[in-house]
Formats: sequence, structure tokens, C-alpha cells
Amino acid sequence: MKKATCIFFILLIAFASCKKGNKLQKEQTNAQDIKKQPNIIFIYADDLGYGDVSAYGATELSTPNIDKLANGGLKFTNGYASSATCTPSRFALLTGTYPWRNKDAKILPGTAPLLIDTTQVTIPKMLKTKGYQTGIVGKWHLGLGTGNVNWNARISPGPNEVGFDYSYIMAATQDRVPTVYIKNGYVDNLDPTDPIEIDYNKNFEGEPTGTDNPELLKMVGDPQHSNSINNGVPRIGYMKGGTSAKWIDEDMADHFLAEAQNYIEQQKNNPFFLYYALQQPHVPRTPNPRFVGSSSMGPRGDVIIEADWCIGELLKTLEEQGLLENTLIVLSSDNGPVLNDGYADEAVETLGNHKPGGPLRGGKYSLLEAGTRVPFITYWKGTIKPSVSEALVSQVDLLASLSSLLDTDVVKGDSQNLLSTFLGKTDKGRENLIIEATTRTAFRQGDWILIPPYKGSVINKIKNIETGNSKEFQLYNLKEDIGQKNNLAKAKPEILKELIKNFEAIRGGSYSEIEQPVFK
Ligand code: NG6
Ligand code: CA
Repeated sequence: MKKATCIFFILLIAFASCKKGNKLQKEQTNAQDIKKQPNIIFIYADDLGYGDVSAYGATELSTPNIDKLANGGLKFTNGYASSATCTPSRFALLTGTYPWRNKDAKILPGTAPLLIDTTQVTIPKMLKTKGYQTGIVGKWHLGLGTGNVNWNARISPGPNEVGFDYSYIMAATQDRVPTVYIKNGYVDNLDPTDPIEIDYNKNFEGEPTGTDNPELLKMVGDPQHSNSINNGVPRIGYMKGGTSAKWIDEDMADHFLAEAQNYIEQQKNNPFFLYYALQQPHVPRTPNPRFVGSSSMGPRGDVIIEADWCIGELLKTLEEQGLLENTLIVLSSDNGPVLNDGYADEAVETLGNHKPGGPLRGGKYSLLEAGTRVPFITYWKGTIKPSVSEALVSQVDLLASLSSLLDTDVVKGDSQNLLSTFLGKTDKGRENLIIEATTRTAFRQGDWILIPPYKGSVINKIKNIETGNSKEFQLYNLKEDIGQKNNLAKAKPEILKELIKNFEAIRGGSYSEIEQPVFK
């Protein structure tokens, strides 16, 4: 071999082994960086708006514990719930499937059957394949049983049948019957001699209601929220019996917190997943007396402070148990904010300068941004570097991303693997996203959002929320116009056309069963 050729080969071998060494080193760093089986906690608030958190710009109230997560982790400014209401968002969160694919994924009554098919992939099921213990504490609102639930026997299927080893839940919402806690399918503290009956259509003879017995109320509801009374608060739906099992609203936050803390303490020696689904600041807003007056804006502000305190206590538990550095926490909300949602609780009157949706337009139930863009934080002490991310991310992506973290093989559907984005290793998020609000859908691509024309009221007068409906196409550049003030549909026909095409390709032709867009 000639000398030059010989030197060339030596160099080539040296280069190859050096590259291999680098790669190996890189892989090792990654493996060290990402501890493989962290505990995973979802802290999921109910109706908490983009502007309800001080880390997201609220000035009229302070949320130091959520801020601690936001400032010590990744604060997403383009993070979305899948829907502007609860049930569809929760469905998407757990299944990684867009809610508009399931026609039953609407706000459910307390008697609705389980919405998630027991054969469907869910985050807790996926985690169980990797040896995780899985638990839910808090609001469920995804239906229970198969119809005609007997509340006095084991209620099944429910959370335990779609992947949770442990469940301590309220069935639907705080404003709906049954107003009891359910532990692993059994109503907690039920006296069998006082069985529970539930009906969403008619009252049980002799049972008081908000409409008929206003003297029993400590909080007044609108006609829809004036059926059975528990703890002086009228609800949606009728309930009889179960007196010993009924919750006391003012204790609910402490009650769920204690359950969550207990769960963490019990599971500390193995990897666990805890879905801590807070009930605040959904109606009825019933702060514990310790928090009454803690904000300047009545019960809605007070329960946000209370929720923030609960989060602080949960963090303390993790710290005390030495778990904080081995726990990935995701904090978000199921949909945007609403002030008047059925009870006279002064949310509107005492608001002052507070903007629950921050700079965003709309609110809960709305296709406009405040309906679905919510606080969205990932926190993992020592692993996620504190930063702000503008990446487009959705709660629907958590399934695929966690699946990637744990190397599991699940059908990902609509869920995209954004693990690197959630861990702050890249700023790149989704290219596009479909959001939903009361069965209507809109399409975000890059900085643009397209809202197709919808019939129906432009403003919900009772809630004072713009719905997002318009007879015209709406097209906004969210980077330049976060408040969706300038509809560019007419000025930017090429962009409009492209978004319509891409939206149709994913969404298909039928946008809504109720309100057909005037699309062509
Ligand atoms: C609505 C209720 C509202 C709230 C909501 C569910 C009426 C008039 N309004 O139907 O008070 O309970 O459902 O909220 O009944 S969610 O956050 O769980 O989606
Ligand atoms: Ca909600």
C-alpha cells in the first residue's frame, strides 16, 4: 500500500471510531439526562383561564405555587386544551384522540355511560405496561357504567376499567348530581339503608329543590342549576338518599388534596402516575372558610388562590418524600374561563381589572382563543431547564410524548410525539392543530388560525362570552394579533385557501352535526 493511501485509511478509521465515541457519549448523556421512569403527575384545573395565573400575566391575584412550576419549568404560551369544555378535553387528554372524532364527547350529565371504550388506549393503560401504578383523584366527568347506573353497588366500568389502579373521584361536575365521592367504583361513606337514586329529568317526590325551596339555599342558581340541593347549593339533576355520603363543597379541595398526598406517600417506592383533577374554579365556587376573602374578587378569585395553595401543598409532599427530582409534572386546565356559569356568586361584579383570559378573546365554550389556549406547564426539577416556549402544543400530545419517554408502542392517532418540546430540548411544536368548542372546530397552522363560518349566536349574552360564530370565515395571525381583532380572511385569500385545504384534509367534510358551516 502506498504511504498516502495508508495514511488515508488510518485517518478514516480514526475518524469513524471518534464519531462512534461521540455518538455513544451523546446517547449516554441523553440516558443520564432523562431518567427513564419518572413519576408523572398531571395537575388539571377546571375552567382556569390563560390570564388567571400570575406567571401568565395576572396582576390582580397571585398564584405563587403555580408560578413556581411555571418559572422553574417550561411555560408554554401556545399550549391548548383540545376543547373549550370539560368532557371532550378530558377525553382527548387521556386517549390522545381528538374529541370531535367521538360524537358522544360532549358535556355529560352525571348519569352518562362511560365515554372511553374499555379497549381504547389511554395514558394510564400505557403506563401500566411499564410497571407504573396509576391513580386519579378529583373530577372525572367521562361517564360511568353502561347506562342505568346502580349507585348502591359497584359502579362499573369507570376509571378503574380504563387504566387507573386507584380512583377517588366525583362523577361529573361540582354542579351536578350525584354529589358524592366514588372510591374505586363504590360511593364513599354510603349507608346501605339510605340508597341513592339519581334522575336528570324528574324530581323524587317530596325532595326539596332550588326552585321550590329557596329558603334552603346559601347560593342561588339559575333555573338549570336549581334542582336538588346539597349543602345549601342547588345542582343540575335530582338526587335522593345517600345523605351520609354527600360532600361538603367547602371541604372538597382539602379532601382531594389529602387523597392525592396519601396516594403519593403510598406509591413513593415505585413509579406512579397521578391524575390530580382539581375542581376549581368551576362553579359552584365554594372556597374553604380559610380562603374566603383571600382574593379581591369574591369566590372565583378565592378558589383560584385555594387551588394554588393545594398545588403548593402537593409540591411540599413531593419534596418531603424526596420525589421532586424524579417527577415530571404537567399542569394545565381543561378549558378557558367563564364568570357567570349558573350561580349568583359575584364573579362578574367583583372582577375589577382582572382578565381571566388575559389578552385572549372569548372564553369557555368559545372557538376564539381563550376557550382553549390555557396555562400549560411542564416541570421536572433538575431535568427541564426553566424557560418559556412558544411551541404549539396540545394536551392531546401527552399520550404519544409519554409513550416516547417510556419507549412503549401504542397507537398514537392524533397525538404527536413532542417529548423534546415538553422537555425543552427544542422549540418546535406541532405544525397544526384542530381545536373544538361545543362540537364546532377551528384550525390552527403556524401563527394562523382559521375559524370556518358557523350559524348561531355571535355572543352568549348570559355568559357575556363571544362564541366565535360568524357568517364569514375568520382568519387571524395570532403572532401579530393575539387578541383576534383583525380578520384577515379577505386580505389574505391565499393563506385562507391553504388553511381550508389542510383543515379539510384532517377534519373531513362534516364539521358539525348541529351547525353546518357555510363552507363553499
Ligand atoms: C353546562 C352548565 C355549566 C357547566 C358546564 C360544564 C348549564 C346551563 N350550564 O351545561 O354550569 O356545568 O355545563 O362545565 O347547565 S365543564 O367545565 O364541565 O365543561
Ligand atoms: Ca371545565
